Amino acid sequence: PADDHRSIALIGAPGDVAAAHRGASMGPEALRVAGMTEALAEIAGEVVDWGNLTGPSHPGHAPVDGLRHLPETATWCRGVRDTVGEALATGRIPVLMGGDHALSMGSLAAASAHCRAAGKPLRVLWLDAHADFNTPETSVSGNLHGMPVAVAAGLGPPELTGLSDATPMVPAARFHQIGVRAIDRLEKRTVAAHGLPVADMREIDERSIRPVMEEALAHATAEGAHLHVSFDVDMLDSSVAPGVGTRVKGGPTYREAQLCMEMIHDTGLLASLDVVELNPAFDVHNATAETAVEMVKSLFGERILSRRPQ
Ligand code: 6HN
Ligand code: MN
Ligand code: MN
Ligand code: MN
Repeated sequence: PADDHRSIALIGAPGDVAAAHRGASMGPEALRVAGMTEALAEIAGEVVDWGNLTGPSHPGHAPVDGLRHLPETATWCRGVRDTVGEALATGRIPVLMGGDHALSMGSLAAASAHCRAAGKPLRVLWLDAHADFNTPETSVSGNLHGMPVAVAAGLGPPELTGLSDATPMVPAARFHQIGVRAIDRLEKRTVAAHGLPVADMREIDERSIRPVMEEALAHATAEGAHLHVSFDVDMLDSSVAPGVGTRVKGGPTYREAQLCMEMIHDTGLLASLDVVELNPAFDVHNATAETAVEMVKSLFGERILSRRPQ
């Protein structure tokens, strides 16, 4: 497919102001040390590392009106939106290296604007242990990295929903979540009320990864959509990926996650990617960063045998 020849823009976003624990700010460099640039160059062709964005450091404040570090988060997300937007406008596949998951509000705002301008449908695959569908009313922590999907769906403070000209920037029904196993009590009600499509771990256990992924990808394939993948590294079982701020047991194994990535690649629709929530302060010898790079290699077409799918 033609996408094999589209060049990739690597964008570092060392922001951790929206997370519970500091340290996701070290994510971009840990991914580079784990060989992200070289791996993508080998598999996908042209890769340009655009370096790191800059933004506010973690102020360590308490939540205000149920939200911690709202102005700082908004500043980071505007930077991400503009740079991811530039990559898309110049025909590249942006690979955002976070940083915490709030930064995805920036990449979703950019993907949404890009798709509206191009008249292309947008589909989002959200790979995560969490639904990230909290609002200031439902959140226990006040941490904005638990809210990006809700904000994209139009729920949340105007400082963030307003990152995009369109509200919602991405309707809840255009998401598909995989690997979810930790949703806060009140957050569950919002998920149900808005019909957020979630394939939780029980569904993966009962049906196995392949049919669940086929279903998650079916709409995007039918529409020839722009597929945005938001890969929260904590989607992986915590035994495979200890280097994250919010570890959750009972996640996909290494091979289950890798099969997800291989199936996404096979659609030929991957058009923008976030790799977020890696926290090197919790990692063991950069192993989680290395695993994340291996998952990204599969997303871009690395396979065990160099054989095309039938
Ligand atoms: N992430 N649901 C919890 C909260 O604080 O809202 C955890 C969120 C984790 C967010 O991992 O991107
Ligand atoms: Mn391809
Ligand atoms: Mn997340
Ligand atoms: Mn998560």
